[in-house]
Amino acid sequence: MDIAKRSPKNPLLKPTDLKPAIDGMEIACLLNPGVFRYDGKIWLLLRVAERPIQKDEVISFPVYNEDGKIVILSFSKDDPDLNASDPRVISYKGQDYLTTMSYLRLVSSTDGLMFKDETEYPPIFGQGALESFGIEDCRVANTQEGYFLTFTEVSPIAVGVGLMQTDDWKIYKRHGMIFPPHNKDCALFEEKIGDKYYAFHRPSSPELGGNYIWLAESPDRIHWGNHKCIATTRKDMWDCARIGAGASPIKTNKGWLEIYHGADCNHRYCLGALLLDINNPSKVIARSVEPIMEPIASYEQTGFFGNVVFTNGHLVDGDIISMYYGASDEVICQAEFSITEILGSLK
Ligand code: MAN
Repeated sequence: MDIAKRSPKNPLLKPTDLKPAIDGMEIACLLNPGVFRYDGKIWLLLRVAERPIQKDEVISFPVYNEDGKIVILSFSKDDPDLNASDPRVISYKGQDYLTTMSYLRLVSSTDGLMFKDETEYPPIFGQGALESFGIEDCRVANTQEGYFLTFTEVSPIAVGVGLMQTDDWKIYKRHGMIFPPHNKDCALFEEKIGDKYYAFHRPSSPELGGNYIWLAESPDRIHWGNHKCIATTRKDMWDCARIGAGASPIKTNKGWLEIYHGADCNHRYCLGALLLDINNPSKVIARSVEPIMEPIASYEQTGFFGNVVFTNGHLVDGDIISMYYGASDEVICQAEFSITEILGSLK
C-alpha cells in the first residue's frame, strides 16, 4: 500500500529550473538527492545529469578524457553496432557508455519546498579515471565528525562506491573508492554501534546470487570488512530484480529503520522498509511485504526513465520523515511518511 504523502508542490525541481554547469550542455535530468541541514537551512545535494543538446540523427554524450577535460563522443543512430534501447546507457561494439554525465550540485531552502541554486558553493565533479563517466546518487551522513558523502563512481572499467568528507561544503577530502566494483547504494550509519561504524552497500554477484543489500563494519569508515548479506531480492514480488539501500538508517525505538528501493524485471522502482536490530543491525526484524511507495503520480510514471521512485535522502523530525526523491529519473520531489505508520505496516 502506498502510504507516502506527496507534496502538492511536486515536482519541486525540474531540469529547466537550473542552468547547466558545463558549457554547451543541457540538463537532461535531476535525480536522487542527498539531504542535510546546514547553516540553518535545508540542502539537497542533487545529482545533475547533463549532455550536449541532441541532434536528430546522432546520440552524443560527454566523458572526461585522460587529462580530466570533457570531450563529446557521438554515434550515428543508424549505426548497426549501436544499441540505444535504454535511455540511460548505450552500448557500442561491446563497450557501455552513459548517455549523460552526472555531477553533484547544491541547492538550499528555508521551507524545504522552494529550493534555490547555491552558486557560492561549487558543484562537485568527477575526478580521475574511476569517475570519468561521472558521479551519482550521493548519500549524505551527518555525523559528529562532519558530513560523509558516499556516491557511485562510474567509469568504463567499473561502478564502485566513493567516499568524501566535508565540514563546510567548500573543501572536500576525497578518500577514494571504499567499495570496489560492482557496487553502489552505500549508506552510512550516522553513529557508531559499540565501537564500530556500519554501512549498507550493494555488491552485484552476476552468476550466483544477485543484487542484494549487504552490511559492513569499519573502525574508521574507510576500511570495511565482516560483510554480511541482510536482504535479497524476492521472487515474484515487487523487489524481485534488484534492491538497494536509500539514505542513512533512522534510529527508532523499535530498531534501525531503512527505506530501500526495489525494482522488478520491468525496471519499475518502488520503495519499501527494513527494520534491523538496534544493537546488531545484521539481524533483520521485519521487512515490507508490499511497497510503502509506488510510482503512481503522473510525474513518477512518465519522464526520462518512467515508473521510478528512487530515494537516497531525507530529514527526520519526531515521527515525520521528510523524504526527497527522484521521480522518473527526471524531477525532484518530496513526500512525507509517519515512522509509526511505516513500522505498523511491517511484517
Ligand atoms: C539505478 C541508478 C539510479 C536510478 C535507477 C533507475 O538504480 O542509476 O540512479 O535512479 O537506476 O533508473
